Parts: sequence; structure tokens; C-alpha cells
Amino acid sequence: MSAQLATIQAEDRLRLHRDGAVLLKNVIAPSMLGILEEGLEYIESNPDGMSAGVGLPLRIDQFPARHVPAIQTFIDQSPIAELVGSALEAPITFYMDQTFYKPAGIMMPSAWHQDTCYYNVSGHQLIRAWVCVDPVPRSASLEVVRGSHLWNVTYRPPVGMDPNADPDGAAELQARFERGERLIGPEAYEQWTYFDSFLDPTLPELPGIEAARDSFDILGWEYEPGDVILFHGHVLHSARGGTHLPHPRRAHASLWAGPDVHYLRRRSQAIPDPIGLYELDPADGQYLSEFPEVFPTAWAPKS
Ligand SMILES: O=C(O)CCC(=O)C(=O)O
Repeated sequence: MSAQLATIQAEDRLRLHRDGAVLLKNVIAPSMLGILEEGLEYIESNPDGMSAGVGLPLRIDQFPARHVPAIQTFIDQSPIAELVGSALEAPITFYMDQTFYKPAGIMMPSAWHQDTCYYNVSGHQLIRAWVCVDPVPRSASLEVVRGSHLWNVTYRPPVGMDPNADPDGAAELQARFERGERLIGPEAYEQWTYFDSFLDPTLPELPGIEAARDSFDILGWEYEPGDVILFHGHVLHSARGGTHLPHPRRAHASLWAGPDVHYLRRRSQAIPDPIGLYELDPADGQYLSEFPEVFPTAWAPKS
């Protein structure tokens, strides 16, 4: 990391573990942001099977680093892995990444949700690193419900097939789950949408946070390029819509896992497993570190 950039401090760790999120100021160099911007622009005009929101004012791509070399370079060469590992004070591995591309104009909201329920993993050491190449006012930036990562509740993802609207489809998904299948298979890499998944009726519905904002302790920040927001995979988070921006809001979010993160087949799975994991057929409870060919250590504390 170059000398002028900031590093993780004890206070940052405290905020991440206590509040579920922390804003790190001035930790990414402009040259790295330039590489990320190149990747974000490339993917915007080169959708693949995992570009769920094409044509909408919110484009979300899954696993973009797989097919965009500039984004892979950003993951490999930016200080993100070191920042996340230093925050956890533990070895970490890369799990997956996403891009959130909102064009200039009125910003689309990103709905309140937790991240964990979308993926076939569980554990307390799941950390997101959110980086935007554009300045973002508080009114369009990421926000979290402070401390909600410690509520010990997994809410239903706000996307997927509604069992009330399609009882036969839901019964089939339920039967497949009971047979021990993953509900999102590797074929999703060819063609995928958020609506292929199951609006798991066994999980509690999300509280109506947006309609009752004053009832929740909502934490958010003005964001400047060079900053990183680290947040816990289980924290409730969103980005507000409605604000007009004269420039796009182009963000990349990577998900990193520490030693306690293990496989858990979920009925609410909405995002495919990392592709290399399918053929290894993990069992519930197996740690990601048991699959080093898919999850090599990206950063570890010096012993
Ligand atoms: O950037 C956004 O609007 C939402 C980001 C998000 O939900 C995430 O990184 O998990």
C-alpha cells in the first residue's frame, strides 16, 4: 500500500464489530480506482449471463471479476484483501463480487436486505468491501441499520419466486431442497435472474425499515472515491433512491470470508455458488478453508 494511504486502526475494527459497518477514508489510490472504473464501464456494455438488471436504472452483475480482467486486477492488486483481513485480524479468502451500476439521473434505490441469506454460506466473519468510483452523497450512498448484524435473525431475501403466486413452482423447489439439491445450480452462470430463487416462506419477513426510518438506528456516510465501506454480511443495508445525480454511481462490492465461514445449503439461495465449488459437492458445515483450490488465502496476518 502506498505511504499516503490510510490503514486500518483499532477504532475502525471497533466500529465494524460494534456497528456492523465502517467507512475507511482514503485507502484506495486513484490509479486503482482508474482500473476499477475501466472494469465497471466494460461490464456495463458487455453483459453476460449474470447481468440480471440489464436495461433497468440499476444494473447488478454477479461475479464480474470472472470475465472482466480489470476487475480481477482490482481485486488482486488493490489493498482490499489486506483491509478486510486486517479488520478481522484473520486470514481471509475471496468469496464473490458484484457491481452496482446506476446511471446518471434519479437514483434507483437498492432495497433493504442482508447479504448472508442469498448465499450458501454461514459464519460471522463474512465481510463486504464496497467501493465506488464516483462521489456519492449521503442520500444515495450505502446505509446500514447499526448493530443489526448481531440480531441473530436471518430475514427472507426480498426477491424470488413467491409461493403464493406460484404454489406448484414453490412445491417443486421445496421437493428439490428436501432431496438435498442446491436450488441454484452451475447452469445459472449461463442465464440467471434474482427471480429464479425461492422466496423462502420459512424465514421471517424483513421489517418495513424505509417506511419507519425514525424507528431504526440508520448509519450512513458521504462517500468520496478512495474510501471503502466495510460491512458485515449479516447487517441490514440499502441505498436510498430518489436523489438526482449528474453523474453515474458505479460501485463494486466484494465479499470476503474468514476462518469461521462454512458451507450451508440454503432454501433462500439466490446467488450461485462460486463455480469451482459445484464439482466438490460440499456438505453443510464444511469450512471454506477445506477447499483451498477454490478459496486460496488472499491475505493473512504476519505471524
Ligand atoms: O450499491 C448499492 O446500491 C447496494 C449495495 C449492496 O446491497 C451490497 O453491496 O450488498
